[in-house]
Amino acid sequence: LPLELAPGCLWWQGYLDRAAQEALVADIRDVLRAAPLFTPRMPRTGKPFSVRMSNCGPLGWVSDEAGYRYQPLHPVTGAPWPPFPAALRRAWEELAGTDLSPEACLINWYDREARMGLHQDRDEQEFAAPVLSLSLGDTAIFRIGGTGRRDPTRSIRLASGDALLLSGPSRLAFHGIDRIVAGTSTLLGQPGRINLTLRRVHPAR
Ligand code: MD3
Ligand code: FE
Repeated sequence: LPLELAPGCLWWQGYLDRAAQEALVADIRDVLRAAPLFTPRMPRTGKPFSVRMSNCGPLGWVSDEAGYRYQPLHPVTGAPWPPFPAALRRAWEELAGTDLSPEACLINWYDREARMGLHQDRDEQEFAAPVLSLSLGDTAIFRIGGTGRRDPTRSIRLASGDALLLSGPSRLAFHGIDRIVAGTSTLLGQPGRINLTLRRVHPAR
C-alpha cells in the first residue's frame, strides 16, 4: 500500500523484493551492453551532467548542446534503443493506472558523487500520463516541491526496490536528487544507484 507524499505522488517502499531487484539489474546490464551509458550535456553550455544515461523502449531521452528531446536512436551508436524488459512493462501495468503504454524508459546511473539539480520533466507531449520511477542500488536523497521553482520542498530517501509514481498535480512538480548515500546497498556490487523512469511521450494515437 503506497504512501501519498503529495497529491498524485505515490511511494511504494520495497515494491521490488531482493530477487526482483537482482533480476532487473541483470536486465538493465543487458540493455546497457546494447545501449551504453552516455554523458548528457546541458543545452547551450555543453556542461556535462554528473549522471550518465541510457534508455530502453521505442524512444529515449537525450540532451546535448542542441537541447533536450526524445529520439528513437542512441546518440553515440546510432542504434535503436533496446526493447523494454518484461519486468518494466509489468511494473507499469501494475502501478501506472493508465491504458496508455509507456514509450520510453530513461536509465539514470549515479556514481557516488552524482547529483541531479531541481527541475521539471516537461519534454513529453502528454502530461496526463504518469511517470513511474524504480530505484536500484544505493539510497538517494530525493527532493520534491510544487509546480513553482520556489515552492517549499520535502525530501525522502529513495531506497533500492522503491517505486514512485508521479501523476496529476505532481506530474509537473520540481524535483531532484541531492545526493547518493554510498554504502547503503550491496545490489550493484559497486557504489552507485540506478534510477529507471518509465514515461509516455506522445498522446494516444
Ligand atoms: C517528479 N530522475 O529522470 S526519479 C528524471 O532519481 C529524474 O534519477 C530522478 O528526475 C532520479 O527526470 C528522480 C523520481 C521522479 C521522476 C520523474 C518525475 C520524480 C518526478 C516527474 C515529475 C515529478
Ligand atoms: Fe525528473
